[in-house]
Formats: sequence, C-alpha cells, structure tokens
Amino acid sequence: MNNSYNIPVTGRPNAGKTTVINFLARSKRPVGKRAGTTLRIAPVQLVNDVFLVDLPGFGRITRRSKSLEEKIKDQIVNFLENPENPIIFGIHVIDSSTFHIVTENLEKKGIIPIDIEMIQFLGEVTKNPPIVLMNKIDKVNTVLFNRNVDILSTYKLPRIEILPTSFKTKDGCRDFRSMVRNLIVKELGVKYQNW
Ligand SMILES: Nc1nc2c(ncn2[C@@H]2O[C@H](COP(=O)(O)OP(=O)(O)OP(=O)(O)O)[C@@H](O)[C@H]2O)c(=O)[nH]1
Ligand SMILES: [Mg+2]
Repeated sequence: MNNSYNIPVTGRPNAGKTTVINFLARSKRPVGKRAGTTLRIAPVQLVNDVFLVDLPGFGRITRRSKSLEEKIKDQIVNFLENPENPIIFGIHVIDSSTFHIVTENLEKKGIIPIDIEMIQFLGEVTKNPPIVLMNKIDKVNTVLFNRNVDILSTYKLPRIEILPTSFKTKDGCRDFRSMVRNLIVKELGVKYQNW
C-alpha cells in the first residue's frame, strides 16, 4: 500500500462502515444485516492515489471468539500505526440506534467505550480531526439522538466533526461527501476534487 493516501473507516461491527465506502467510492462491497461481514482490511480507490480503507468491525459480537477479536484489533491497530500507510484523516461510524446502550453498559463496568477509544486513536494517528458519523439516524428520534451527542460530549475527544447520516433516507449524505472532498482537496490540492 505504498505511495498511497489512506482514509480508514472505523467503527463497531455493523455500524455501516462498508455502506459508507460504497456510497463515497460507488463500490459494491458486500454489506450485511449481521455483524462481522468485513473481516479483512481492504483498500478501495476513491480518487487517484487516495484509498478508503474498509476495516473489520471492532468490538464484541456474539458467536465470535475472544481470540478472533484480539486478532482483528491487532490488525486494525497495526494498520493505523504503520508509517507506510499515511493517513490523511479517519472516518468513524457510530450506530446511533445502539450507541447509548453499548456505551452506558461499558461505562457501568468502568470500561472506556470502544467508539470513544477509536475516535481518540484516530485523532492521534493524524493531524486532521476525524469525521464522526452519527449513522442510522432513521432509526432514532430526536431525544435519543441528543442523548448520544450528550454522551459524546462527556469525553475528552480530539477536535471532531460530527455529522448525522442515514444511508437509508440519504439524510446528511451530500454534506458528508462534500466534507470528505474538501478535506482531501485541502490536504492534496485541487486535482483531487473530481470524483
Ligand atoms: N437503517 C439503516 N441501515 C443502515 C444504514 N447504514 C447501513 N445500514 C445497514 O446496516 C447493515 C450493516 O452495514 P455494513 O455497511 O455492512 O456495516 P459494517 O460496519 O461494514 O459491518 P461489519 O463489516 O460487519 O463490521 C446493513 O444491513 C446496511 O444496509 C443507515 O443509515 N440506516
Ligand atoms: Mg463492513
């Protein structure tokens, strides 16, 4: 993956990472109703030498062993920390319909929620703020959405851009595409704007 610029897409299993990549790159990678569809790191070309990186979901899934989970975690961390994979910025996808439940359950056990950990990590491996998608907003009401934003705001996070999206209704998707395009152009120049 030398000589390429990467935009990793992170998130818990089933958050919608591959859906996000298919939307931006007009690719047709398999998405699934069940968590655990993407199991290997896959670069997907967006424009020129810029690649979106489809990552496996990070976090607990029923019917998956702890050892497989550890392997997946190592795979993701190794990719993100490897200087041979220059990262322009990261995109973190949150499933708004489960975020509050998962997060509050982990908080009760005194564990830092996985989404928070990943957002902090993305902020450390690149100088640009990660884009955080509050995805699947078609599945939540305003009260729940605001609760999610409140939970996020209780953590010390890197500077982030939060965008509500639904890839079912397409709400927020155009704004998201523009944000990604603007960030790439800001970093790499105008020849990267035509996609
Ligand atoms: N209702 C709704 N469903 C969505 C949205 N985005 C994605 N999905 C659905 O969520 C499911 C999971 O999507 P994927 O893109 O496969 O999720 P993923 O994060 O890549 O999942 P893994 O590869 O298993 O980690 C699929 O059934 C998608 O169609 C959304 O905004 N709203
Ligand atoms: Mg996937």
